[in-house]
Amino acid sequence: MRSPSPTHLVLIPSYNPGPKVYETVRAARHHWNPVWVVVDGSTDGTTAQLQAMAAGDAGLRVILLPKNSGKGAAVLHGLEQAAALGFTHALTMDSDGQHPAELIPAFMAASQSEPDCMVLGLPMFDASAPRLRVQGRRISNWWANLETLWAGIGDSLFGFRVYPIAPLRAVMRRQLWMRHFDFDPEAVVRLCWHGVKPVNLTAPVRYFSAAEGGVSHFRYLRDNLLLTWMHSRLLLGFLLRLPLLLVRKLR
Ligand SMILES: Nc1nc2c(ncn2[C@@H]2O[C@H](COP(=O)(O)OP(=O)(O)OP(=O)(O)O)[C@@H](O)[C@H]2O)c(=O)[nH]1
Ligand SMILES: [Mg+2]
Repeated sequence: MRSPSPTHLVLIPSYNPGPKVYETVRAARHHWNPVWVVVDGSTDGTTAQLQAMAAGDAGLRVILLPKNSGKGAAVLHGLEQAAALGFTHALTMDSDGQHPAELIPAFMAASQSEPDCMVLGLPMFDASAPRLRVQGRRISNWWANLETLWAGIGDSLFGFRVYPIAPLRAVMRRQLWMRHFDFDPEAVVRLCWHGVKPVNLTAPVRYFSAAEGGVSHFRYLRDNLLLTWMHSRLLLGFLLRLPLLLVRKLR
């Protein structure tokens, strides 16, 4: 059995993921210790079984939030508790089975060798991925790269990443955004501004059909509006920081 890492944990925000969450958590536990799941007001009946899994496994912790408050808010909740216990880095991954749990050790090793950096998954899509999701992210990636003066962000949206906890908490505490699906892209841009360098590692992504248990909470209109508003305020932040970013770039 893998001994628990005192510095690096896996953090899985979970909202109504359906039964895929059980195999996701089992796979994460197979590859890492400890694993925390933040259940964000789920109403799909997955909470009880996750709690039962945690009751028989010291490496698994399930944190229950009574009311749904969004992916970013759930991650922040986990980060606060992790920091209080002395953890320094968190690998975030989705609860819906799309992310490659077998790459957790490699991502953690990359983070351990460069602890000041963030390790970003660079998604490799196969034929299961909806074209709109694959093409659509190019827009967000282009904006994120402009907003950081091409500091090296491979993918702005992919949630399979290792973050250094202290700068991420500092960035999130300073403003009220980043609590929903604006979490992943805003986190990379603001962390780049903060001086945290990205390291990109490829990671295969698997989309499951509804019949296979695939679930998505991404709503095209609602969440694209959220991302448009996010890039508008990041653009303003970029313009304010342009002199600093240019100096950094020239160095
Ligand atoms: N805690 C929490 N997690 C959420 C919430 N909404 C989504 N998630 C989790 O965030 C992860 C990503 O959510 P998805 O709905 O799959 O979004 P996505 O992967 O960007 O979208 P697709 O590419 O369509 O799958 C999953 O682990 C969800 O359970 C939320 O309101 N609270
Ligand atoms: Mg998903």
